[in-house]
Parts: sequence; C-alpha cells; structure tokens
Amino acid sequence: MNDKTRDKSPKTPETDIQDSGRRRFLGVTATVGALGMAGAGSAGLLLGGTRTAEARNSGSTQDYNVPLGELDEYYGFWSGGHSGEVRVFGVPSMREIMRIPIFNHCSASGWGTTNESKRIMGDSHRFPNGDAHHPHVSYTDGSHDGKYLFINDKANTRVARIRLDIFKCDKMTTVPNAQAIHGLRLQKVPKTNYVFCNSEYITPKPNDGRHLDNPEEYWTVWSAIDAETMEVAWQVLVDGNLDNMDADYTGKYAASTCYNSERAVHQADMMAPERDWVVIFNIERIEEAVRNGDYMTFEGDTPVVDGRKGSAVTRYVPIPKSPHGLNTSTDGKYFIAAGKLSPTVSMIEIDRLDALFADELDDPRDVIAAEPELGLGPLHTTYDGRGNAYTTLYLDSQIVKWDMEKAVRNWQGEDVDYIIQKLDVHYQPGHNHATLAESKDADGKWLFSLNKHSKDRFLPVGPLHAENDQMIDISGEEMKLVHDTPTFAEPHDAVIVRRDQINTSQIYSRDDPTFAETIAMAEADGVDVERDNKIIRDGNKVRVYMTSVAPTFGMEEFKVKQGDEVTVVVTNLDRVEDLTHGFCMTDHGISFELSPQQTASATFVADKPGVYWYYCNWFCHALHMEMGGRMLVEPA
Ligand code: CUK
Ligand code: CUA
Repeated sequence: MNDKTRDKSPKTPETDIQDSGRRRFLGVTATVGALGMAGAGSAGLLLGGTRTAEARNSGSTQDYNVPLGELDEYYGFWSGGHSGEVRVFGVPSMREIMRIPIFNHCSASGWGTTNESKRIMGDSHRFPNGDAHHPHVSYTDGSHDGKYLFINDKANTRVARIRLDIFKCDKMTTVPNAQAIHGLRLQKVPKTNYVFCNSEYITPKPNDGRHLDNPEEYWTVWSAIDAETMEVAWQVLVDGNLDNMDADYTGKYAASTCYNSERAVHQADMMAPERDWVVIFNIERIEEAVRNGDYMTFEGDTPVVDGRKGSAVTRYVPIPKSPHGLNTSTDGKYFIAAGKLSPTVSMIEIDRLDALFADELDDPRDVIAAEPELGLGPLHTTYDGRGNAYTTLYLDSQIVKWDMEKAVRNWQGEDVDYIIQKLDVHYQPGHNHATLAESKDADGKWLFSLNKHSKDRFLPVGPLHAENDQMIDISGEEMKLVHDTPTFAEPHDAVIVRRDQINTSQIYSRDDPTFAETIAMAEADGVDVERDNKIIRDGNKVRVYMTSVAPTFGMEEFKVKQGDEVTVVVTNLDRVEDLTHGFCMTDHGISFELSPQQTASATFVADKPGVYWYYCNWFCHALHMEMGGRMLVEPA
C-alpha cells in the first residue's frame, strides 16, 4: 500500500500510522492504562473503536471525544450490507447504539419470528437474507426531516421503510419488473414523496421464462415508490443497466449511472466500451406520460414508461468508463458520477438539463461542466458545504479532497490545480460520507471512509476480516484521520444527520399501527389485551393472551394439546422508559422483544408433549430470572 503516487498530496502525519500497526496497538494500551480505564480512552476501547495516541496528536482541530454520559451530536445510520440490517452509531464517538433488523431475521428482537414483523415483510418473509446498501433519511425542502429512513435490498429486490420515531421497519415492498434493487435515493424537494430506486440487472420483461438466453430481450427499470403508501407508483424502462443514482435539489431531475451500456451478460463485454453513460430522468415528463396512459405493463399493473434512448422522458449522457457512484453536490449544482475504471469524475451541470431536454444542445456531453482527473478507482463523492468534494479512490486506497469550481476552471483551460489533498485510508474505500452531506445543510465537520478491507488494523480474527470505517476530521484545511471503527459485513453506505432532526418515542403508543391487527384479533376474541389473561380455543388453534408487568407474566401456566397451533400474544403494560421484557418459549424457536406498552405475538405448533418453560429474556428486574411460566402440552 506504500507505493502510491502522492505527487499532488502534501505529506501528512497519517502516513506514520499505517506503517506501525503494532506500535499503534501498544499506544492504545498505554493510553488506557494511564487513564485508569476511565474517560474517553476506555470508551473507545470498550466499544471496539480505536483512538490512537498518534491520532490524538494528528492535529485534529475538533474534539472527537464524547465524555462518558454525554450524547453525540449526530446519528449515523450505517447499512449492514449482506447482514441485511441497519446499524445506528453516535457520531463522533462511533459508539454503536442500536441495530435495526430489516431484511434479516433477528434472534433478539424476534424480527422475522413475530406475526407483526411477518405481516410487514409479506411474502418475502420466506427469505432469511438481504443485502442492504443505501440508507437515506427523508427530506422536507432539501433538509432531513427525520421521519423515515429508506433502504434497498439488492438480494431479494425489496425496499423497506424504517420509522425513526421507534427505529423499526414498518413497510417493505417487493419491486415488480425488477431484479436486485441497488441505487436508492429520495426526492429531496419539495419533500420526499418518492423513493427512487434502480434495478441493477437486466432481465426479460416479464421475467416468466419466455426469453431465457436471449439478451436482446433483457431490460431494466428505474422505479418510483410512493413514500407514504410504499406502493410502486411507476417505473421507467431504460437502455443499459442501472447502478447508483441521486436526485437533485429542484425536484425536477434524477440521474443514474450505467456500467453495462451494452447490456452484456458477460463481464468482459461489460468492460469493453470506453464510455458508458448517466441516464437523466425528467420526473415531470414521466408523471405526465403516466397521466396520459402512455405506458406499458408487464408484471401486475405497475405503469412502465418507455425511457429507452430517444424517448422524451430521459437523456443519456456518455461518460467514461463503467461509472459507479453518483452524488449530487450539496450546493445543488452538479450530479457527480465517479468513473471507477476511469481516473475521472464527470460533473453534470444541473442548470443545463432544461436545455438538454429542450433539445437545445448539439451534444448531450454539453452538460458536462468538468471531468477532473482524481486518481485510480474513483467510487463515491461527498461534500463539506464549502465548495470542496471528497472522492474515494478504491485502487489508490485514498480520499482525495478537491475544489469543484477550480476543477471547472481547469476544464475550461485555466492553469489551476484543483486537488487539495490526498489522504491514505486503510484500505480500499467504497462510499464516503460527511456529516449532513446528503442535504443542503452539509456542515463539513466529519468524514467517514467506508473501507472494504482492514488487513492489519485490528487484532486478527481468522480468515474473515472486519471492514474499517475511518473517521476523518474535515473541519480544517487538511483532512486528519482520527479514528478506526471495525464493522461487520458490509456497510456500503451511511447517512449522518443532526440529533435534533430525529424525534424518538420513549415508549410505544397503544395505538401504534405495528400491532393494530393483533389488537383487532384480540377484540374479535372478546379480549382486552391490557387487562385480560385468557386462552381462546378455536379448533386446534389456541390463542394465549397475557400481560407482562415487571417481574411477572400475567399467566404462569397454560395447557394445550399436542399438535395445537399456538399463538402467544403478550402485552407489556410497563410504562417505564427502557423497561423491555421478552418472551422466549424454550425448544420452539420462539423469542421476541416486548418494549414498554408494546403488544407482540408469535405462532408455533406445540408438536411435542411435555412441559416447556417460557421466560423473559430481556433483563428487566431483580427478579428477571424468575419471570416465566410453563406451557403444558398434553399428549395427543
Ligand atoms: S455501492 Cu457498495 S461501494 Cu452498493 Cu453504493 Cu458503491
Ligand atoms: Cu421481564 Cu426480564
């Protein structure tokens, strides 16, 4: 990693850190010892982070220590990649605060086990896996409003919504006519009415077996999902494939990269052309086509507008080569697409898109404001709100900080250097993210480099390594590396919002829609779940309703017959913040969370006669161990 070309980059102290893994580790030990396991040094260590003695001396101009008992300034939402979840960090402490299961099944919370989560997951509940890449927080007028977080599932072609009052998934949609939802971004202005998402792979339309080995019949779609109903509003059929995307700050346009413009089915053919393209979508024109009935349908009745080359609703801007990330600059001026196999990024000037769609330009490339050369393997770009962009260089293992307006002047022929600094990161960065940098409020304080490899940065744990999400102080002129965070597979992307932009509930509201159907079932059984502890028999279906109040369940035993289908519904009547119970039925694979004022349920077959204890599995009280009961299963 040490043979990089660093011609344009000032020498930085971080170079010393990467060359001295062992010394760095000893440095932490010494620091913690000196502090007597108190203060921020121990916090960093206990929580898995590494704040090095060297980093402390790297000249960071902001304090990244969050003293014990104090709260972070930002929420960071990290995707969990093919673990299928979202993780919540406090920034800048990088303390992991919460995990939100979404496309996975969760042993602790019961996500994927409870009837409530199965209803949200729908048919796709049968998939125990997912591949979450792009988490994004909803907007009003270009600023995060903290209402929802949306995220894609590449593995099983889904989009999910997380409610940010309770930090739980409340909607999940399987996208028709699509395969592998990858790039996902939200409408920013006037507000998030649409969730836009890319289908990465080309497939026959409809994909019902009629065209198999006939790639001329393969296409992909760009989709708009209604952010409130989570139904697919419309789709656009495009040439090539679709990788990453973003929307603008006017509400008129969105843009998406394509790395397979030739619609090849073999890798060598995908990489053949020198240029692929960015597709620009004209949202008003698409909506108009849908209103006029100018669309096709394939699977179901989702309107699919033809946006292939030559259509009125799209434009194709050729750019080099197999582009990947696409990030709108926070000043609203540019879509910036990273070249991946080209050392350049392409800056598309959003102000010129009206002219492009009015056919006033001779060449679609006339919307390119600049194509600065940055280094090898550019993947993603983020911003500091002060005119600077930060692009990850996967092959160079660096972040390059560059000046957008100087890059434009250089492109116009002026002899001006636009590269400000190149900083080594460890190693091979994918996405990078600065605080608030997906909104017009980018504040240029902290930058995260989401590195795919950690190699020697952490204690060895066998062949599979952690990834390394590095925190960089960008508040000054120079980037300063200050913290390493090991992360498990695989944070492709993150979004960082101010803590005052999120408003959480401390306990559930009794009319929370998450368990409304369960309450309706209880009412049909004549049961008031907040008062009754009752068994309802309905043939071989048995519904067991019980309450929980620390440290007891309202029912300490119930009897069923072997072969009965048992639904246990538990309502946590505690109103105290943080007083969560759990319900675990031993030897039946049933376990779920019961937060204060929450109702949750799970259904299983009592297929073995005998005595089975159930117990509370979230530590709630001094008598938590005693909180349980028995299910008595009579032989058939
Ligand atoms: S993608 Cu993974 S590094 Cu899914 Cu946003 Cu670029
Ligand atoms: Cu209730 Cu532990």
